[in-house]
Amino acid sequence: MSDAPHSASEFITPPSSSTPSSPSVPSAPFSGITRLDHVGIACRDLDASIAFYRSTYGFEVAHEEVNEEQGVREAMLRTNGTDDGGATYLQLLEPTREDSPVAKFLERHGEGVHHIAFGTADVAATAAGVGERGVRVLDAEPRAGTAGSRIVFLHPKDCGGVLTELVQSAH
Ligand code: CMX
Ligand code: CO
Repeated sequence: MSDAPHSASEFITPPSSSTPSSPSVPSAPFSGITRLDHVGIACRDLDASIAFYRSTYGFEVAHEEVNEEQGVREAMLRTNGTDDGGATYLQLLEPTREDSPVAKFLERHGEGVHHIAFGTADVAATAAGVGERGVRVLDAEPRAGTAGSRIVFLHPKDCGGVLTELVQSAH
């Protein structure tokens, strides 16, 4: 989907001369990441999990779908009230097949936090930039995510044990 490779120079914002203090602290490189989009939680029974979050915290389901490629039935529960497209969600994930990543995770670790997902306006560019920093990008091209979003996963072994997703919303 990205038709041109991205170079590291697109990501690195040179130290800003408008930041007068702390000259010894370099500016962070620009990754294109704008927010924590969601926390993915592996569960065995999606409806029971939805009921827990609704009754305990009052979270409502913003979206529900089956993603056959990822092997999940999933629900997105909105945890805050912004209407600017920058909301943060819990993504509840129930496996639809035995060989899916979530089924494998449940078998090894049981229910619990499966991944985190950072939002970006350009998932291909952000993934390329992160990849240039030595993190294994698991998807050569962005795949179909929730509600028409485009997603890429980063290897947990290169991210301090945290399976990390990059997501670009459809809107
Ligand atoms: N978080 C942290 N570590 C994880 C992990 C996770 N979710 N899943 C696997 N690992 C670790 C394992 O503990 C294991 O570590 P050790 O070797 O130290 O025991 C290692 O990674 C290999 O684990 P594995 O069970 O053999 O799993 P695989 O290598 O076959 O697959 C991974 C791991 C991350 C490559 C695979 O799960 C993947 O491609 N995930 C991305 C897709 C995905 O998760 N889709 C579901 C969510 C969809 C969505 O968010 O929309
Ligand atoms: Co996710």
